[in-house]
Amino acid sequence: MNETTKCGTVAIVGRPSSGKSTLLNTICEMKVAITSKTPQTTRNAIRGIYTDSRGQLIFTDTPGFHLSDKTLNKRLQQTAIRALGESDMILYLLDATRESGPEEEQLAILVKQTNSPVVLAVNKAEVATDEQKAAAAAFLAQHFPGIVPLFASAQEDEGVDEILIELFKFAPYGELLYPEDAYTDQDVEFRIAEILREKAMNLVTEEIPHAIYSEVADLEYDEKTNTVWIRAFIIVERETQKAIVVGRQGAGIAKIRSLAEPEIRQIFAGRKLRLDLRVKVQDKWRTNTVILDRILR
Ligand SMILES: Nc1nc2c(ncn2[C@@H]2O[C@H](COP(=O)(O)OP(=O)(O)OP(=O)(O)O)[C@@H](O)[C@H]2O)c(=O)[nH]1
Ligand SMILES: [Mg+2]
Repeated sequence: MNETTKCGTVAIVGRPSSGKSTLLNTICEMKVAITSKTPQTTRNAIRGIYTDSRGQLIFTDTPGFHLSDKTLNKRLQQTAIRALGESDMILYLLDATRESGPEEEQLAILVKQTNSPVVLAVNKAEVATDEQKAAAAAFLAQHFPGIVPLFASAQEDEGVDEILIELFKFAPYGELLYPEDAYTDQDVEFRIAEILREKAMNLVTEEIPHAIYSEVADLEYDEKTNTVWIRAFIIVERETQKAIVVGRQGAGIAKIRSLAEPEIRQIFAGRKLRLDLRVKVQDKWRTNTVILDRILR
């Protein structure tokens, strides 16, 4: 048994929009998970890997914990709960700027029930008032007496090193599970679809972000021309939503493309990119179990 290197798995949980994915990206110094203002942006258990001289932490970013009876939301909740049970430790992230209500209560109870080591972090500290920070600390003291919460800003990279120090304290000794330079285990099709979904979600407002998903239909390498060919779809639920995403004279789709292409190129360093991107309508996909089984894998 290696008694110098540590290796542990960490579930990052919190309510929607608490900043879990932003924190994962800050820790990994890489865009591992997409982020947006819209709650319930993350829909899958997304793995992000951090390695330094202390060892390796394998994070699972989870969908925001949200109480709702809708089919999609219930599936997202199950994904978060599964990750809680499967990890060595839990990083519970609270949004300092949001009042804790019944949803936060339920999540705190679920976290306690796992009996796993817990690190508590209060995020968005750089914009929260002293009253808000005190309220978050009081909520946590009530549920997790004896655990001192850390205050952080995932966005500004403040207090993040302290979170890592605490997590490494709990991590068991063991060999690295991934190579030192690994930062995620997501396949390329999924990463491309996620980048496109992020750009599309950030383009629209109100209910439309929730009605979007995206899929890569085809991905081919042409070795002769050193080109990657990608055929991908952004899918919405109604024709009216499609018209908004496509935009006047295609302005929306052009914006999505111009923001997504540089990020997709980074995945295929050095190769040329040809992206065939279309928007299509799939009525009621959010309650279609065949589609949900495919995209919420
Ligand atoms: N001011 C501030 N905003 C932040 C911070 N961290 C995240 N945000 C913002 O909060 C919003 C939600 O961030 P995400 O990282 O997508 O949140 P999440 O917890 O992954 O959300 P879900 O996947 O929907 O559960 C985005 O607009 C972020 O830019 C922070 O430290 N400070
Ligand atoms: Mg997220």
